Amino acid sequence: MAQQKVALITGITGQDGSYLAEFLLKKGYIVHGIKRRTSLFNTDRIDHLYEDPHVENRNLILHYGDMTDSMNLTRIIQETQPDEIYNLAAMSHVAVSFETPEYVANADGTGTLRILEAVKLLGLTKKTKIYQASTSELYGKVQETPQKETTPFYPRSPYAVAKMYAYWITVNYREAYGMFACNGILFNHESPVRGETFVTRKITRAASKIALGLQDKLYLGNLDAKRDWGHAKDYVRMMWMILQAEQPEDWVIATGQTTTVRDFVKFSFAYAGINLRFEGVGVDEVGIVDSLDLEKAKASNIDISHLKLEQTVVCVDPRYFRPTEVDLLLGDPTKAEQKLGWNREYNLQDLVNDMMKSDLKLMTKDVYLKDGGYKTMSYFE
Ligand code: NDP
Ligand code: GDR
Repeated sequence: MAQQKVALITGITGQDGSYLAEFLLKKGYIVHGIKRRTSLFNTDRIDHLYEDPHVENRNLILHYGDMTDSMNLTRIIQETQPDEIYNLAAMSHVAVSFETPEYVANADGTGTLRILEAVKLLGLTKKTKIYQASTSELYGKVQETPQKETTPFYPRSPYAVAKMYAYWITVNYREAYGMFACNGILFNHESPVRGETFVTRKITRAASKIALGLQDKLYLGNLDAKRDWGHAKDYVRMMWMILQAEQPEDWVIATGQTTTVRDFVKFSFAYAGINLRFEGVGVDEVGIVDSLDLEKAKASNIDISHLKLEQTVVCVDPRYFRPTEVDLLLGDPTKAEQKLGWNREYNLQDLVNDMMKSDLKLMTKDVYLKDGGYKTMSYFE
């Protein structure tokens, strides 16, 4: 019987880490994951994959670690001897990176160097393949569209600058030491387990709460920003394909379509059947989306008895504006499609549907708790 392949995932507790772990386990891999020590549990996204640490021959094994700790990373790589490392760990929120720029440089930039250097020091350059989670944020200020592997970079945030270092140090170790190290330049990808403060999830959660009478308004920043949004499930499959390619290369992964934040709001609110009005700084449109689709909500087994039918307001609040913004992202995935045979299962409407369906279900639980007389309780009451 062929030996099981071993993968190490940094950032396994994040959106992509959780989907990738599930994907690799299904492929028969032994998956090691690095999680941070936190004061509250942070493994919600992978709890369904959990295996009792007291039984032998587990396929999912978690290790405490941190991208800022070289010795810890080196020890874990030495102990696990991975065939493939997926370096997904990062402080991944662009707006927050303006608040914590030095930490982001350390975790997202130098953290990548720590992984590469550990593989080199341990003599694993011929054995271990490395996937680096690069980003469309590298393109930043628009130089050309659609953006492809050859488009020049112009990063616009401490996050993007740190990721630019990570990109080039990956290329450099590949060229200097012959390592199979690749960048996946991934455009935005979302899912029902997307972090709650990224714009898509903030919108689908709010639309669901508003539909169920748990929230009145949604405050957002720049409604005109355009993003090329795909589904995380399609994108983690591509991470694996990149490491199975014949040669180590860098790849753009995108849908080839771009949408404004404003339209993402409209699609999500339409799914929940809510009338919508935009208000606030710089808003010239007082448009109303009147696409009440109660049938869809019903089809998702959603209790719509709380649905509010009057207009709901989405307010622009400048506190969510960024010091420097990335106005337009639109990727060209032709290379990945032609050379690796990658294609997508989800389009934007599928993505919105998947996220809305999941958040409506999640929020319905809060309605039952509220109706049952439960309220958020202070531990100190
Ligand atoms: P998430 O923010 O959901 O997950 C990030 C993961 O990194 C979490 O597991 C987090 O742990 C972990 N992490 C953060 N800081 C550290 C640290 N110092 N040491 C160890 N672990 C750490 O991101 P995504 O899953 O969305 O993205 C995965 C990667 O892909 C990231 O590198 C991101 O920058 C990049 N990327 C994402 C895109 C997207 O649209 N999603 C697009 C392009 C690139 P914890 O759970 O404890 O917070
Ligand atoms: P992004 O994702 O910065 O593209 O980075 P995010 O969802 O945070 O923002 C997308 C766009 O929406 C605008 N926006 C808001 N954003 C947030 N978070 N909250 C708001 O209230 C809001 N209102 C408007 C933003 O200004 C921006 O233009 C994501 C991350 O996953 C990165 O890690 C990854 O590298 C890139 O995608 C590709």
